[in-house]
Amino acid sequence: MNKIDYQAIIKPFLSQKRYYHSLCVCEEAVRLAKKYEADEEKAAVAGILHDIMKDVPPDEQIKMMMRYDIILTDVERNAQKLWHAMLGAAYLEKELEIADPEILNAVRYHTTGRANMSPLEKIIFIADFISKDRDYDGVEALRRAADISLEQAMIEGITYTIQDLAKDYRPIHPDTIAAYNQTVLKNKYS
Ligand code: DGI
Ligand code: FE
Ligand code: FE
Repeated sequence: MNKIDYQAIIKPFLSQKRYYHSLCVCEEAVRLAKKYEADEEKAAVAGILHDIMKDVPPDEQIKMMMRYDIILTDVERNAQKLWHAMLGAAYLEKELEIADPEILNAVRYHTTGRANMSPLEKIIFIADFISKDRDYDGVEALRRAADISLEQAMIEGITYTIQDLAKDYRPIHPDTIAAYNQTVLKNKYS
């Protein structure tokens, strides 16, 4: 992979806080990739780029999604926070000419998760939860889970997301539920 200055590419898109978050997720993703023997370079690229579309105004995000022929389901239309992940992956593919499906899917599924996640997808999902800029209640438990295994961190992370959404009666994406079901079934918690 060519050494491209992705920091310079994301900077104009993001607030200072979100830019810093992206650097922190990149750092954490590389740490997890080392620990769990995944591709460190892909983790770095997906980590730095994962939120590239996050600060684009919603009406502009909609226009861009139409341009990239992204068709939204009912849940997706009503969950604006999901757009930046779908749009981000399309932007990487169409504008930054990133063709690696592992990187594209790690960005695409970093918010919802999904069934059958690759190690890189799990790493970006988890790095987003536990990067050093995060300080929500429960982040330390998530960091400990990530020390145990990617699976343990996934189940705790996805459960946190689902509880958080359901307590406010927000729609839950089918991919989020699929990720949850698969992890609990595999680990026989039920
Ligand atoms: O972009 P970040 O803030 O770094 O993190 P993220 O991409 O994981 O986004 C987190 C937000 O996405 C949080 O407010 C919860 C929301 N979210 C995650 N899964 C779902 C969801 N929102 C809905 N409505 N449905 C989901 O399944
Ligand atoms: Fe995000
Ligand atoms: Fe993020």
